[in-house]
Amino acid sequence: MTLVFHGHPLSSYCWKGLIALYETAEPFEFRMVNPGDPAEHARFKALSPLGKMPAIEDDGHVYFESTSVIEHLARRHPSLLPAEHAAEVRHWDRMFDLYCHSPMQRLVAYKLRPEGNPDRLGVAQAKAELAAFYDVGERHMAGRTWAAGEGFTMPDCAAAPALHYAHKIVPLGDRPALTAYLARLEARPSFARVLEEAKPWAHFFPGGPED
Ligand SMILES: N[C@@H](CCC(=O)N[C@@H](CS)C(=O)NCC(=O)O)C(=O)O
Repeated sequence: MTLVFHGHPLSSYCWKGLIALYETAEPFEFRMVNPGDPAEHARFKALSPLGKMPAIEDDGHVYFESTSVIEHLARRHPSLLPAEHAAEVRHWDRMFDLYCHSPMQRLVAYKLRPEGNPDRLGVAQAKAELAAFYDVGERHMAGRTWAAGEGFTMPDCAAAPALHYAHKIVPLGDRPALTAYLARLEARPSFARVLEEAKPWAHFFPGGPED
Protein backbone atom coordinates (compact mmCIF):
# COMPACT_ATOMS: atom_id res chain seq x y z
CA MET A 1 0.00 0.00 0.00
CA THR A 2 1.24 3.49 -0.88
CA LEU A 3 1.99 5.79 2.03
CA VAL A 4 -0.74 8.45 2.47
CA PHE A 5 0.26 11.95 3.62
CA HIS A 6 -2.52 14.08 5.13
CA GLY A 7 -1.79 17.79 5.19
CA HIS A 8 -2.01 21.16 3.52
CA PRO A 9 0.52 22.68 1.07
CA LEU A 10 0.78 25.92 3.13
CA SER A 11 1.28 24.29 6.53
CA SER A 12 4.79 24.73 7.88
CA TYR A 13 4.88 21.44 9.79
CA CYS A 14 3.57 19.66 6.68
CA TRP A 15 6.49 21.21 4.80
CA LYS A 16 8.85 19.52 7.27
CA GLY A 17 7.32 16.10 6.50
CA LEU A 18 7.09 16.74 2.75
CA ILE A 19 10.76 17.76 2.56
CA ALA A 20 11.69 14.43 4.16
CA LEU A 21 9.48 12.56 1.69
CA TYR A 22 10.96 14.37 -1.32
CA GLU A 23 14.47 13.71 0.00
CA THR A 24 13.74 9.98 0.06
CA ALA A 25 11.83 9.85 -3.26
CA GLU A 26 9.35 7.62 -1.42
CA PRO A 27 6.11 7.33 -3.46
CA PHE A 28 3.08 8.70 -1.59
CA GLU A 29 -0.45 9.95 -2.04
CA PHE A 30 -1.14 13.52 -0.83
CA ARG A 31 -4.57 14.01 0.78
CA MET A 32 -5.49 17.63 1.41
CA VAL A 33 -6.87 18.47 4.86
CA ASN A 34 -9.23 21.43 5.04
CA PRO A 35 -9.51 22.39 8.74
CA GLY A 36 -12.20 24.94 7.82
CA ASP A 37 -14.62 22.12 6.92
CA PRO A 38 -15.98 20.71 10.25
CA ALA A 39 -16.87 17.28 8.82
CA GLU A 40 -13.49 16.90 7.18
CA HIS A 41 -11.74 18.12 10.32
CA ALA A 42 -13.64 15.57 12.43
CA ARG A 43 -12.56 12.80 10.01
CA PHE A 44 -8.95 14.00 10.22
CA LYS A 45 -9.10 13.96 14.04
CA ALA A 46 -9.77 10.22 13.87
CA LEU A 47 -6.17 10.00 12.57
CA SER A 48 -4.53 12.86 14.47
CA PRO A 49 -6.57 13.32 17.67
CA LEU A 50 -5.40 16.89 18.38
CA GLY A 51 -6.19 17.86 14.79
CA LYS A 52 -2.55 18.72 14.03
CA MET A 53 -1.04 18.25 10.56
CA PRO A 54 0.79 16.37 9.19
CA ALA A 55 -0.28 12.75 9.69
CA ILE A 56 0.68 9.78 7.57
CA GLU A 57 -0.78 6.32 7.13
CA ASP A 58 1.76 3.63 6.33
CA ASP A 59 2.12 -0.11 6.93
CA GLY A 60 -1.34 -0.15 8.56
CA HIS A 61 -0.27 2.46 11.16
CA VAL A 62 -0.91 6.17 11.60
CA TYR A 63 1.93 8.50 12.53
CA PHE A 64 1.47 12.14 13.48
CA GLU A 65 3.86 14.75 14.89
CA SER A 66 6.28 15.70 12.13
CA THR A 67 9.28 14.32 14.03
CA SER A 68 7.56 10.94 14.46
CA VAL A 69 6.69 10.96 10.75
CA ILE A 70 10.37 11.44 9.89
CA GLU A 71 11.53 8.92 12.51
CA HIS A 72 9.24 6.41 10.78
CA LEU A 73 10.57 7.27 7.30
CA ALA A 74 14.14 7.02 8.62
CA ARG A 75 13.69 3.31 9.28
CA ARG A 76 13.65 2.83 5.50
CA HIS A 77 15.84 5.86 4.74
CA PRO A 78 18.52 6.06 7.45
CA SER A 79 20.23 9.07 5.87
CA LEU A 80 17.48 11.19 7.52
CA LEU A 81 18.68 10.05 10.94
CA PRO A 82 22.15 8.49 10.66
CA ALA A 83 22.93 6.32 13.69
CA GLU A 84 26.38 7.84 14.24
CA HIS A 85 24.88 11.35 14.60
CA ALA A 86 21.51 10.37 16.11
CA ALA A 87 21.75 12.46 19.31
CA GLU A 88 22.90 15.59 17.44
CA VAL A 89 20.21 15.10 14.77
CA ARG A 90 17.46 14.78 17.38
CA HIS A 91 18.86 17.70 19.38
CA TRP A 92 18.78 20.13 16.45
CA ASP A 93 15.36 18.88 15.32
CA ARG A 94 14.05 19.84 18.78
CA MET A 95 15.94 23.16 18.74
CA PHE A 96 14.42 24.27 15.43
CA ASP A 97 10.89 23.09 16.35
CA LEU A 98 10.75 24.43 19.90
CA TYR A 99 12.74 27.67 19.72
CA CYS A 100 12.26 28.81 16.12
CA HIS A 101 9.14 27.17 14.66
CA SER A 102 7.09 27.56 17.82
CA PRO A 103 7.61 31.34 18.42
CA MET A 104 7.14 31.89 14.68
CA GLN A 105 3.77 30.08 14.84
CA ARG A 106 2.78 32.18 17.87
CA LEU A 107 3.57 35.38 15.98
CA VAL A 108 1.45 34.25 13.04
CA ALA A 109 -1.38 33.43 15.49
CA TYR A 110 -1.09 36.92 17.09
CA LYS A 111 -1.41 38.44 13.65
CA LEU A 112 -4.70 36.59 13.21
CA ARG A 113 -6.13 37.82 16.54
CA PRO A 114 -9.22 40.02 16.51
CA GLU A 115 -8.63 43.78 16.67
CA GLY A 116 -8.44 45.15 20.21
CA ASN A 117 -6.61 42.12 21.65
CA PRO A 118 -3.03 42.86 20.71
CA ASP A 119 -1.17 40.96 23.50
CA ARG A 120 1.93 43.11 23.17
CA LEU A 121 3.76 41.15 25.90
CA GLY A 122 3.31 37.88 24.02
CA VAL A 123 4.51 39.46 20.78
CA ALA A 124 7.61 40.89 22.45
CA GLN A 125 8.37 37.55 24.14
CA ALA A 126 8.02 35.56 20.93
CA LYS A 127 10.23 38.02 19.03
CA ALA A 128 12.85 37.90 21.79
CA GLU A 129 12.78 34.08 21.71
CA LEU A 130 13.36 34.12 17.97
CA ALA A 131 16.25 36.57 18.26
CA ALA A 132 17.84 34.45 21.03
CA PHE A 133 17.50 31.34 18.89
CA TYR A 134 18.97 33.16 15.87
CA ASP A 135 22.11 33.89 17.91
CA VAL A 136 22.39 30.24 18.96
CA GLY A 137 21.76 29.09 15.37
CA GLU A 138 24.30 31.56 13.99
CA ARG A 139 27.04 30.20 16.27
CA HIS A 140 26.06 26.61 15.47
CA MET A 141 25.93 27.05 11.68
CA ALA A 142 29.23 28.95 11.39
CA GLY A 143 31.48 26.69 9.31
CA ARG A 144 28.77 24.05 8.78
CA THR A 145 26.75 23.10 5.71
CA TRP A 146 23.87 21.24 7.38
CA ALA A 147 22.57 21.26 10.93
CA ALA A 148 23.93 17.91 12.17
CA GLY A 149 26.52 15.45 10.92
CA GLU A 150 27.73 15.88 7.35
CA GLY A 151 24.61 15.32 5.25
CA PHE A 152 21.05 16.65 4.99
CA THR A 153 19.10 15.13 7.91
CA MET A 154 15.92 15.55 9.97
CA PRO A 155 16.84 18.93 11.56
CA ASP A 156 17.35 20.40 8.09
CA CYS A 157 13.76 19.35 7.29
CA ALA A 158 12.72 21.14 10.52
CA ALA A 159 14.87 24.20 9.90
CA ALA A 160 13.62 24.94 6.38
CA PRO A 161 10.00 25.92 7.19
CA ALA A 162 10.90 27.38 10.58
CA LEU A 163 13.59 29.73 9.27
CA HIS A 164 11.78 30.53 6.00
CA TYR A 165 8.64 31.80 7.74
CA ALA A 166 10.44 33.24 10.81
CA HIS A 167 12.69 35.34 8.57
CA LYS A 168 9.58 36.91 6.95
CA ILE A 169 8.43 38.08 10.41
CA VAL A 170 11.70 38.78 12.25
CA PRO A 171 14.47 39.14 9.64
CA LEU A 172 17.66 37.17 10.33
CA GLY A 173 19.61 40.44 10.20
CA ASP A 174 23.40 40.43 10.35
CA ARG A 175 23.80 36.69 10.86
CA PRO A 176 25.70 35.52 7.80
CA ALA A 177 25.95 31.81 8.67
CA LEU A 178 22.21 31.47 9.32
CA THR A 179 21.37 33.59 6.26
CA ALA A 180 23.56 31.39 4.04
CA TYR A 181 22.02 28.27 5.60
CA LEU A 182 18.49 29.51 4.78
CA ALA A 183 19.60 30.20 1.19
CA ARG A 184 21.03 26.64 0.96
CA LEU A 185 17.78 25.22 2.32
CA GLU A 186 15.66 27.21 -0.15
CA ALA A 187 17.87 26.02 -3.02
CA ARG A 188 17.65 22.37 -1.97
CA PRO A 189 15.41 20.61 -4.57
CA SER A 190 13.16 19.02 -1.92
CA PHE A 191 12.37 22.39 -0.29
CA ALA A 192 12.28 24.30 -3.59
CA ARG A 193 9.58 21.84 -4.71
CA VAL A 194 7.59 22.34 -1.50
CA LEU A 195 7.80 26.14 -1.93
CA GLU A 196 6.70 25.86 -5.56
CA GLU A 197 3.72 23.67 -4.64
CA ALA A 198 2.69 26.14 -1.90
CA LYS A 199 2.63 29.11 -4.30
CA PRO A 200 -1.13 28.97 -5.05
CA TRP A 201 -1.79 29.44 -1.30
CA ALA A 202 1.21 31.66 -0.43
CA HIS A 203 -0.89 34.85 -0.38
CA PHE A 204 -2.81 33.46 2.63
CA PHE A 205 0.34 33.69 4.80
CA PRO A 206 -0.57 36.57 7.12
CA GLY A 207 2.96 37.54 8.23
CA GLY A 208 3.50 38.64 11.80
CA PRO A 209 2.52 41.54 14.02
CA GLU A 210 4.27 44.93 14.05
CA ASP A 211 6.34 45.81 17.10
N1 LIG B 1 4.11 19.46 16.89
C1 LIG B 1 3.32 19.28 15.71
C2 LIG B 1 2.79 20.63 15.27
C3 LIG B 1 1.87 20.52 14.08
C4 LIG B 1 1.11 21.81 13.82
O1 LIG B 1 1.13 22.77 14.61
N2 LIG B 1 0.42 21.81 12.69
C5 LIG B 1 -0.41 22.95 12.34
C6 LIG B 1 -0.19 23.34 10.89
S1 LIG B 1 1.45 23.92 10.60
C7 LIG B 1 -1.87 22.54 12.49
O2 LIG B 1 -2.22 21.42 12.23
N3 LIG B 1 -2.70 23.49 12.90
C8 LIG B 1 -4.11 23.25 12.98
C9 LIG B 1 -4.59 23.22 14.39
O3 LIG B 1 -3.80 23.43 15.32
O4 LIG B 1 -5.79 22.97 14.58
C10 LIG B 1 4.16 18.60 14.61
O5 LIG B 1 5.39 18.63 14.70
O6 LIG B 1 3.59 17.97 13.71
